[in-house]
Amino acid sequence: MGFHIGSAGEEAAIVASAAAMREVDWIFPCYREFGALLWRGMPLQGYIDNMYGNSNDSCRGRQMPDHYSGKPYRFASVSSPIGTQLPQAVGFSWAAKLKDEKIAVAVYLGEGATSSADFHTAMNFAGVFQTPTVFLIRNNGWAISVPASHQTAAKSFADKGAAYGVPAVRVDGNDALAVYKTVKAAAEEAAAGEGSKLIEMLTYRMSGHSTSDDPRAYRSEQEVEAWQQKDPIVRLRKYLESNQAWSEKDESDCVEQLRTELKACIKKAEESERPSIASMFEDVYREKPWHLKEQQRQAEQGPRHKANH
Ligand SMILES: Cc1ncc(C[n+]2csc(CCOP(=O)(O)OP(=O)(O)O)c2C)c(N)n1
Repeated sequence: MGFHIGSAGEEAAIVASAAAMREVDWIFPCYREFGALLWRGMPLQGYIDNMYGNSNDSCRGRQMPDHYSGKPYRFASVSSPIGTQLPQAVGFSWAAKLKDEKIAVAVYLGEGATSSADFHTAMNFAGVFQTPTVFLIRNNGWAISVPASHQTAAKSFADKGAAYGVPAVRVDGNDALAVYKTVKAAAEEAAAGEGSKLIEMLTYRMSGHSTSDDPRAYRSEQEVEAWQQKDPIVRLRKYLESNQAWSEKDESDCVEQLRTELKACIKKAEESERPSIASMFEDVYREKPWHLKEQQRQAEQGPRHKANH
């Protein structure tokens, strides 16, 4: 497994927000939202297959690891180029409005993506055309090594909604129940025809940006430790325990069960076939053009074929 984009510290912002969307609603992720995809019903095996890029992967091994897609779960593909998912989600939600589908479309972004041109394009269109879009900003403090304070001179990222006529609110992104309540209300209003909403979820990226990053190079231990005290999973667990809805045994059973399931998924993914060379040339054209047929023929006789990958 070559690469992973983690969500430690942001679980409440990601999973509780996804849980607040109805099944008919669509989700457009950024790249840190595999928890939302699992919530939506993608089996763990499907996610791990994507990490391995094997022949069972929904992207058929054509993507980097952690670049999943889940059309059956109304979940668009991961968008790595910063901000590109935003106009796509707005266009999608505008189409839904024109078709009178009465759904909402949630789109995730990091606070760094608010500096992209696509953010302004999307917000302006969403505001003017009153699209049923719910913008979910995960303000996790950092855009790789750039602190949130370098992204805006505004007091908050929620402040940006006013300029586009999009109602906006800032919520404690480490409080799963607050996230759920806020997103649910916004999605219901959007689906009912009241237009777009912007929600800034204040949280923290506990891990590096990805497995290719070492955050010790640009941020202090003290900062990380302070946020560790606000771990959203621990907070939710304590709340449930104090209401006799969860126990230490539930926790250890759950962890054990997940560990076993994960190990089995990894084993199966490792044993699964690699994507065929032919799959590189499929799914774009109904009729394969001559030059692709020629390239396929060459690839199937070339060194990759002999090396079985
Ligand atoms: C157009 C574009 N420019 C630069 C990058 C490199 N890049 C990848 S992630 C990232 C930071 C994004 O930060 P943020 O939007 O806050 O999201 P986070 O990673 O914190 O969830 C950058 C600059 C990219 N993927 N796309």
